[in-house]
Amino acid sequence: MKAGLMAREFNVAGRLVTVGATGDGNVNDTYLVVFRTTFSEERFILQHVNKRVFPRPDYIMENMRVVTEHVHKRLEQEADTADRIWQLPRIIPAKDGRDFFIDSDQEYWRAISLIASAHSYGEVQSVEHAYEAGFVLGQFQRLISNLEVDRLHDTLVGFHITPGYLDQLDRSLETPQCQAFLKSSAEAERCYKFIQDRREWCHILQNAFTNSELNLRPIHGDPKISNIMIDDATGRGTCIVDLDTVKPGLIHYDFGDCLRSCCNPAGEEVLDLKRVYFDTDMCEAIVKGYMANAREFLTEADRHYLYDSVRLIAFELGLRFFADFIAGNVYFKTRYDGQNLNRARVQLKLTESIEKRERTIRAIIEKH
Ligand code: GN1
Ligand code: MG
Repeated sequence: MKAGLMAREFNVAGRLVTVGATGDGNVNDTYLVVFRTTFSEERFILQHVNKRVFPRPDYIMENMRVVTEHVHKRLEQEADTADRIWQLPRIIPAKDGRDFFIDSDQEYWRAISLIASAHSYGEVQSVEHAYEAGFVLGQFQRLISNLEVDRLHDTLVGFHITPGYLDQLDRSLETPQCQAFLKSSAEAERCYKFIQDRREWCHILQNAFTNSELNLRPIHGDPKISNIMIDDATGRGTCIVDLDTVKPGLIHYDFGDCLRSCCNPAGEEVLDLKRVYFDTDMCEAIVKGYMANAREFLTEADRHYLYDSVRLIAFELGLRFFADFIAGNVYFKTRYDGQNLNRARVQLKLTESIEKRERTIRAIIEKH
């Protein structure tokens, strides 16, 4: 298998034992690789970067290099007073010294170290787990809050700019084929109506940015529950992984994404829509954990838009899945027909649940 050949291109001691697909990523392909020498074993993560989504994989790796070096240094400085052992993967260079390997098809591969003795989960498990997720995100944002934002490339232009996804959908719907997808089911039409009703509102963060109320800072970009690693030994958060989307952005994208992911105990792939709702107990736990670290760098204006970011990022992901369903599944990987439509329905149902709980969510944010 190709991944086996690629694994050998990186600077790891010993011989290859196994390569197996791992993770639930919607974009890149991820493998767990095991190498052994006569006296030790090294496990690492090998990834094939999806160039259709990330046109400049070299930029991703440059960002990853800058961010991991910055964070590793800060973690070292704080290690003696830290409340736990924090981790962040390191890049494993290719044998030629570069941070990635380009195969004969011009495809990009990269290797990163595995986080020791830790797991992540596809769905939130408990309020303690939710607290840890918030704490880990706040800690990561705090650690990168003093990294100059112009040291990072924009690796995914338009990422989390909600009106842009609406434009994409509008453009697709100009073609008869995409119109046919829309008309193919009553569910699709219902999603479309839900989106149409929120067209004006969905500019909210973009407007705040244009008015200079909010500023670009380094962000993680994808702090969903499955990217938060929990230490097997202590049950506490130890790391946030998946640094592909670390880039300049609004910290609100992270806050909103973490809440929309962690407060839906049914997860993103659930088929029974009745199980989808926004759990405000989880929300309280996440906000508490997040604020323990974020309090020191949030401005009044940042706080003002936190509720909107939760509603917006849930809505936006629903819109992104829906637009991809309409476009014929060109962005997110799918395993069955209609998967992107189902994913869209989950996120839009979650958005509705967030809207119904607006007062409670705002009160939680105020309190912390
Ligand atoms: C994608 O590939 P993965 O699973 O890390 C997506 C995120 C979504 C997420 C939803 C680059 O992340 O924005 O929130 O799916 N990443 C990209 O599960 O689009
Ligand atoms: Mg990701």
